[in-house]
Amino acid sequence: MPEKGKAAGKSLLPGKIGGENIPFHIAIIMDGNGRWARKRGLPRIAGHKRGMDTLIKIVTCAHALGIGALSLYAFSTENWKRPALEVDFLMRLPEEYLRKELDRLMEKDIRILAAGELGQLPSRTQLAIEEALIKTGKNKGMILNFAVNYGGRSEIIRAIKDILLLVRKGQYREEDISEDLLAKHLYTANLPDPDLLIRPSGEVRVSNFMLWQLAYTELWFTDTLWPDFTEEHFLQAIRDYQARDRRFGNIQTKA
Ligand code: V0D
Repeated sequence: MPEKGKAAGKSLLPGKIGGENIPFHIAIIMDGNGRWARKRGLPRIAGHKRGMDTLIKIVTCAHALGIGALSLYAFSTENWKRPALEVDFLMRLPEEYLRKELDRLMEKDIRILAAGELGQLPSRTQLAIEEALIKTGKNKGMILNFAVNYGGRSEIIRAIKDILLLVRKGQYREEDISEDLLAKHLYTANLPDPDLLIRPSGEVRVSNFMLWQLAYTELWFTDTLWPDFTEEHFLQAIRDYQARDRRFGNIQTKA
């Protein structure tokens, strides 16, 4: 992982965005694909295809800016309720994404991580994700963390059960249980918490995404649907972030 705090120096877009205080970790809820399609009388699948194009653009942009990590909400534990044909289509997208992008990810030294209950995915999807993790596993640049079959509450429950088992085995004592220890048992162990969450499509909520990790994250919303989301929106979110004063619960210290 690139070192936290080093991102600014790597910015390849000077002038477009100040090098100071670039967020290290940005989380995005890639929402609004279905609505984008419906507005055009297209099948929802067409919206997901366009959502994939946006994803590819934003990954390129984030890399060029020297962002350290991108976490992308691709499929929630609630998304199983969608029509079976749509779910089947979505389950092929990890494979599709790799077919299109693996060479570029290797070139750019980008490492893929996955967060979520991967064991419940179709085996083809699991295999594609496994392949992504292994093939990019030695890359040292930007982290691309895909949340697939992910739910924030269930992530916390898993961590608690993990810890409970280790306490029973005598590996931890009850006194060892702390925020840091719990964080180490989340899917995002080793990743710093997101600095900025971007949610397109006009919904103003976090929808069970990275609940623990978002405690002090700056939130940025836009009505733009994910397929219409551009580099300019991404840059605007970062500029707005840079103008905010993050206090982490502390008091204001300067005028
Ligand atoms: C659909 C728009 C990449 C939002 C982007 C299984 C929704 C395209 C992946 C991906 C999806 C996941 C894991 C991985 C590599 C790529 C992906 C899903 C949906 C759900 F290791 N895009 N993408 N996964 N969409």
